[in-house]
Amino acid sequence: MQRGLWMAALAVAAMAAGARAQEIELEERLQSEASVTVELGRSPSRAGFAIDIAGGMPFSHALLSLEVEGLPAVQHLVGLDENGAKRILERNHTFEHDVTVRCTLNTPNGRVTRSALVPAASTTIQPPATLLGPGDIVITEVMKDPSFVTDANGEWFEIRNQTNHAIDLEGWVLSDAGTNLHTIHGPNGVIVPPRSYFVLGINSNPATNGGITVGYKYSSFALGNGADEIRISDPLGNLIDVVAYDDGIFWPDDAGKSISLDRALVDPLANDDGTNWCSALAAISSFNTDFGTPRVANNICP
Ligand SMILES: [Ca+2]
Ligand SMILES: [Ca+2]
Ligand SMILES: [Ca+2]
Ligand SMILES: [Ca+2]
Repeated sequence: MQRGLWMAALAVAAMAAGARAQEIELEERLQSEASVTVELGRSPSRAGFAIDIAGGMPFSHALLSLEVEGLPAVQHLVGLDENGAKRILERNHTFEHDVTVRCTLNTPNGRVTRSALVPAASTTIQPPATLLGPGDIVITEVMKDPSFVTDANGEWFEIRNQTNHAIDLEGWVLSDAGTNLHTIHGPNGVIVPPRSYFVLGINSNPATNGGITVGYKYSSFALGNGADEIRISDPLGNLIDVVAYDDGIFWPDDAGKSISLDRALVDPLANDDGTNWCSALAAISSFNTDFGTPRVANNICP
């Protein structure tokens, strides 16, 4: 072989070896980057976490398996983006146990499984600086039986934030003694400003609910015209307030008039007693002839 050709062959071989080394390095890098990590987040009243998947094939799928010892695994198929990655955000972390997150993903170098741990919410949530407790939110008015519009369009109830700080109702739960159950969720939380009234209703459209400004629209929750309950619990399950009204024995029971807690008795225990409530005394507006005071202080009861 001529010297020139020999050198050229060596050069090609070296290039091939270099390319192969680069390839291996890339594969190792991609494989070593295959990962699932968990990051915890906090707000005053709740915990959140993010699961970050990385290092998969672009636009492939990863199998995410959530595992608690002794329980069947819950599996989700997750689509990865153009970088072979995906971030899954959970802002309402309520896991009661540590959860192992196992993620199987296809990488350029084959199938890889990585795992990480989401600690139980109870160990994640720090007691907020301003502890919420019974009495911080008080139920003050209940429109259980509107006449101006149908019940399905016009039921609402009012609460008051008794504290000097805003309260985020995200993750709070509305329930009754029966099957009504609703977890409050808003895209940016559901903020009740300090020392103010706030209305939750079945319908937030003023055009069909009698012109009421509803701060939060719930579902799977109804206000019976007979006896019923409104229970409000925080995300940790602490009961913050409950009102259990009867069918007109101790409690006001006038169709088209909200039942209204005496303005001087805004208190989580005082509002348990139907005799501290009365039917609202005046029309909601010139438009809506039902009686009530949504979002403003109630009357003193006669
Ligand atoms: Ca009703
Ligand atoms: Ca109910
Ligand atoms: Ca109460
Ligand atoms: Ca009111």
